[in-house]
Amino acid sequence: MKIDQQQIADLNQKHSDLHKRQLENLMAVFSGSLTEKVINKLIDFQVALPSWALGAGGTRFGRFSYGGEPGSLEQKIEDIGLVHQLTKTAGAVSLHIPWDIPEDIHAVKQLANSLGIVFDAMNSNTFQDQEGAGKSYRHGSLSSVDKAAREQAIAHNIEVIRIGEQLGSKSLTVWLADGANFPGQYNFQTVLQHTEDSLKAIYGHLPEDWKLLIEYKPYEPNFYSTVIQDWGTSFMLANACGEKAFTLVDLGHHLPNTNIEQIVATLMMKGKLGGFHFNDSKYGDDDLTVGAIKPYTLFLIFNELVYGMENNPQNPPLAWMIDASHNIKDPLEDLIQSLDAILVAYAQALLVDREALREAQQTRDVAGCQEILQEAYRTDVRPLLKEARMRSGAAVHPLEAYRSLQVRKQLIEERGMKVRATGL
Ligand code: LRH
Ligand code: MN
Ligand code: MN
Repeated sequence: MKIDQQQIADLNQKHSDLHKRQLENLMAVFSGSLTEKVINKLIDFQVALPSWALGAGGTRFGRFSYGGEPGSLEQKIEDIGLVHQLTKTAGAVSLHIPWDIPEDIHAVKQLANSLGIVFDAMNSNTFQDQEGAGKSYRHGSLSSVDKAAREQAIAHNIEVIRIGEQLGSKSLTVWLADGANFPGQYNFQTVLQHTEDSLKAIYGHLPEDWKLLIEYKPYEPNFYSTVIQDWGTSFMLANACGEKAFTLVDLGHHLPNTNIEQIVATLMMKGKLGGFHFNDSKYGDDDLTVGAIKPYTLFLIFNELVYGMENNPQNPPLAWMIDASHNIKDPLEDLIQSLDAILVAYAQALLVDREALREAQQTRDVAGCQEILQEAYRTDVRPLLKEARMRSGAAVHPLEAYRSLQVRKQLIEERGMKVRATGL
């Protein structure tokens, strides 16, 4: 399925007059140089889509397909190509091995290239047993007390790096499910030491220009203890590995009410924030559409990210990815909504009057500080997003375009109702 660029241009034309008026209104409030800066930042901002989020996710209770799911890695990349064409914000894919091992690396690379998609972080998987594997991960992988299981998990990660190198990726994300379901099941210190040693072994195989991103999560699939449970543990392990290792923050991987924006600030100050998984949650690792539940929190997080990107040269550019799951929505619609919410929060954070905020903080004007943040948060930045889309050739209103071009209907006609994509 292909979208004709002319169709997007025709749809955009319909929005043109109203858009111009709305943009003028916004430009009457903010300076031209500021709005121009924001528009350019929005055009440049690219978020990777994970290869496992293009099919229906489901829960352990059931799964509801919506038809037209991609049945191969190539089709997943084609789906990302569609989202990218409509938004011009999804110019990267993050692969999960072994869910999406490329059979013909050269062909997959060429396809991605033709759609303007690069290969962002590679994800290893030692949370499921693989067919034919000698060792089971039932009792852990990189942390296991079984040396052979650890070695198998290390070898898998090295293999993922090798595949990633051929694709042009520059980072490996390790999320470890290793943990315990019951008190006493393992010795905390032993498993942490094994994990550190295993990560160091993987780090030893990391190419010079690569990063190791260590993701943390407090619980699930284990419900008493997780070895890499929080940012502190990840940070400590990243420091133990070396300067190419960083912490990865997944928004859903925190206990309720955790101050994620403060974690972001701390890690960026130390130059150790390497990657970011976007989603939203009400209760736990719900993997809901970005911005669907706590948009103000998302803005506050972006406020720290923008501050860090402007003030912390010691922190490298981040690997951005959407890590959401789609139970009842069309995944492509859900991803388009998430991308929109990310750009809204980013644009609002870029509008924060930093000089005034610093001044208000110095003079201990508490109410003033709050006003400055909320002034930016309450700004309707959508005309800036629309302008960025107009300029980059995306659809001004991507979801509306996706629907009026009947993308899902065409995918169902091409692929049928029954295909099941690999993933969670
Ligand atoms: C863990 C996680 C991790 C990925 C993905 C499949 O919950 O967020 O980032 O491995 O799910
Ligand atoms: Mn994640
Ligand atoms: Mn998760």
